[in-house]
Amino acid sequence: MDIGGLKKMALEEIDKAIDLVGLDNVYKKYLGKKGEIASFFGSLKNLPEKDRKEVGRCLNSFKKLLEEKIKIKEQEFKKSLKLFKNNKLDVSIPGKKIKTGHLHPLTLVKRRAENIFGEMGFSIAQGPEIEDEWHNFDALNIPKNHPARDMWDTFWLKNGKLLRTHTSPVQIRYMKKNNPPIRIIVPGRIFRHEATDASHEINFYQLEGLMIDKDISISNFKAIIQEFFSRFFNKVIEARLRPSFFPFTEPSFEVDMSCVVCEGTGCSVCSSTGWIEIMGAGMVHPNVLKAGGLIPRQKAKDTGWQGFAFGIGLDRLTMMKYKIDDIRLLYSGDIRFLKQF
Ligand code: FA5
Repeated sequence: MDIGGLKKMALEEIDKAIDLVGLDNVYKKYLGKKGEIASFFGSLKNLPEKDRKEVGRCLNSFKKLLEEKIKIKEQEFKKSLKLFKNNKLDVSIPGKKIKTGHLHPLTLVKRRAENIFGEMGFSIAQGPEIEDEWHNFDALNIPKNHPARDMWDTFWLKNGKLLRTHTSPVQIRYMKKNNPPIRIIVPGRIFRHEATDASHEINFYQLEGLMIDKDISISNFKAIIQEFFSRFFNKVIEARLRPSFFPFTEPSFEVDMSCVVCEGTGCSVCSSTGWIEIMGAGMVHPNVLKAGGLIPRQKAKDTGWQGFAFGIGLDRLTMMKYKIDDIRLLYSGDIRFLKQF
């Protein structure tokens, strides 16, 4: 073997040595009295006179390099041995846990809701957060100057557009592009220019639902939403339907669920009522179906369409799921809060 090959081999063996004994073996093999380098020196006399000097110099620098490398590695071993002997290195202590990121509770709830509705045959639709007045209001049977517009305090943009105040405009966008039967959910972010408190934010999430077919009734809605709640909470949850008003549904109702945070005894989240308003819902208004390009059903067995729609507050659902008593915590970015999920 030539000096280059020997050098490569020796350096690799130093690298691989795992303790002082291993290192000593490498030393003996290459630098010992009868080692590889000594035998190379011994064979110098067989070389032509003119080459001896050069080869001798190479051997010397190789020897020096090995001595240095072995010394450095030896010091490293001795240092850790000393730490070990002084008990500073306790090999029985478990290693440090590597911190990993995780999903935000709102994302966990959104994904779970998507899965449950997915299992019930609903597909996911999306729409823009910057919306135009027609989709957000007019098409939903809320004409200009109608007092119902005051139900949604709106962030208007300079260009006349607005930040959508609910996910309902996606109903219209979807109906215009897709033929019934329709069975969709629309999870998304929405914005309202209102005062915040323990259960109100200015930026929050809704999950819209829309089901359109020939023979859809309120009973179908009740069955689906009850099934959703029991799968989501893994227990029977009391829900009540209160007659209400939304311009885009007729009849309309609010759905309340018993407050999981206080088990119905009263707390800041449910304003001490024991109930929390979780969604608005109703049978889609004929004017909304028309705005979506569909012919509404007028009498039994005609060819028109009908169906229900609902809008769940995903933040409130998250609060119920994890017993969070203030919606603002979800947007606080407080690591102490987020670490719990
Ligand atoms: C609506 O936004 C309707 N678009 C819902 C709907 C869809 C009705 C389809 C009928 C048919 P509402 O403003 O009530 O309705 O809001 C729906 C849900 O969003 C509420 O039940 C509540 O859970 C949640 N929510 C409303 N305002 C806030 C707020 N400021 N902060 C957090 N969640 C809110």
